[in-house]
Amino acid sequence: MTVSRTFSIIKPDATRRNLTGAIDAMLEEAGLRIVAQKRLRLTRAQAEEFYAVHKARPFFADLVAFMTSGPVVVQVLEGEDAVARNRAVMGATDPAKAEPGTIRKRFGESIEANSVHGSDSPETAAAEIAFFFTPAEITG
Ligand code: FUP
Repeated sequence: MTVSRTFSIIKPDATRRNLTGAIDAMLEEAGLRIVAQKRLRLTRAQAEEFYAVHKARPFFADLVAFMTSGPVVVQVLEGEDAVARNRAVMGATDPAKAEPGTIRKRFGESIEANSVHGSDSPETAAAEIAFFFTPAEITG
C-alpha cells in the first residue's frame, strides 16, 4: 500500500452555497484524509500563477475572475493513490459529463463553476501543495 498526497480546492461556487462540509464528507468517504486545510481568498496574482498552464486558453480571464470571486478552501489530501482517488470522486471537468455519485455531478454548476479542483499528477500535486503550504502545516 502506497500512501500519497494530492492537492484540492473547494471553489467559490461551493463555499458560496455552504457546501464545504458536504464536499469534504465525500472526499473522506472516498478514503482520503484531510491533512492540511485553510480557507482564503485568492489574489488575482495567485490565481494567475496557479492556472498559468491555461494562460493561452480562451477561458483563462473568466477562470481567474471566478476563482477570485469568493473564498476557497485549499487542502492537502492523503490516501492510497491519492491523485487518482481524488480525480475519481471529483468526476469529469464538465459536471454535465460527470458520473453519478461524483462531487461535480452532485454540486457542479458549470464547466467553470465545477466546485472542486484536484491535481492531475503526483508531480503537479507536489508543486500545488508547495504553492499553499509549508511542510510544518501538513500533519497526518
Ligand atoms: P480539471 O483538471 O478537471 O480541473 O480540468 P482542466 O485542468 O482541464 O481545467 C481547469 C479549470 O479550467 C477547470 F476546472 C475549469 C476551467 N475550464 C473552463 O472554465 N472552461 C473550459 O472549457 C475548461 C476548463
